[in-house]
Amino acid sequence: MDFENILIGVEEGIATITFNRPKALNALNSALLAELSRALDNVADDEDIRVLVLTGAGDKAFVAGADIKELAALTALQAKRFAQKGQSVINKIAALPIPVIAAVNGYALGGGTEMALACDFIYAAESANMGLPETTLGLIPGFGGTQRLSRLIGSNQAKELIYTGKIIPAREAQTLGLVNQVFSAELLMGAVMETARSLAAKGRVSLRAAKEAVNSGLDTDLATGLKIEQDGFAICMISTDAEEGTRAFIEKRKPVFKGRLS
Ligand code: DAK
Repeated sequence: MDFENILIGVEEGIATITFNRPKALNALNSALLAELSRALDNVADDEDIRVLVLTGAGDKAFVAGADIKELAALTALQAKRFAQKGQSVINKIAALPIPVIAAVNGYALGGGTEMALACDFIYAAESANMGLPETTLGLIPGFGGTQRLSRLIGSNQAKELIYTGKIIPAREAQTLGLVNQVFSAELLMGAVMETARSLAAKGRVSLRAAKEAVNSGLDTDLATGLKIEQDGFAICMISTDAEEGTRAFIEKRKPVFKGRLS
């Protein structure tokens, strides 16, 4: 499938989608969002893909936000449509049944930070900068930032970042709990791929159940969350992956997971 605004590659069960508008610092326009939406559908449908990595082309940006030039010309109705498209594509990332890692290689601003927040975790280059500067434009985050950032780092820290629109370096983002790990720019992709490979070698069924339990549990009370965990645990127990995992332990060998329930 041909894309103009993103690149997609698959290697050893790991798909990498690269935002590819480096001249505009990979800003999100409607065409990019539409292509990303189709690419995510393909990833979700392909059972051989076990991990997804998102990153930006060039060495300056992951995604420098929504395309301000395109946004500036929108009518209210078109803006609503743009927001729907953006939220729907970002929700698709969060709902993917496989782990998604954001490799934040440069500016991740506005929609860029929101895109990273929809991933399961974030590795960043030391030189990267993140933030939600929408209030600087007279807007508020429109792709889930007010909700996901406050759930991740707490409402008081999130409010400070959102109200001030402050752009912060990767190390500060790590201190806040927004970024998991920080690497030099040269080592970032190697570290991301090492983690991706270790996840790709794990049981697809268990990773899916773990993701579902954590994500759904965040939106509910503890008792309901624990019930979701019990159900996920039970599903894993009847999977061929769990059978293989336990047998491999007893036989003192590495498990070969097929990612199947039965
Ligand atoms: N959109 C369009 N073009 C962008 C861009 C963006 N977000 N960011 C950078 N570019 C373009 C620049 O215009 C420039 O293009 P040319 O002038 O060369 O044609 C090129 O990329 C290189 O940028 P700079 O020359 O500015 O590079 P610098 O290194 O000097 O500065 C920078 C890098 C990242 C600090 C700066 O580019 C910058 O401040 N960019 C804007 C960051 C930003 O504010 N992003 C938007 C965040 S707000 C909505 C839903 C969601 C949203 C809005 C509405 N609806 C409900 C409708 C989300 C909004 C956001 O994402």
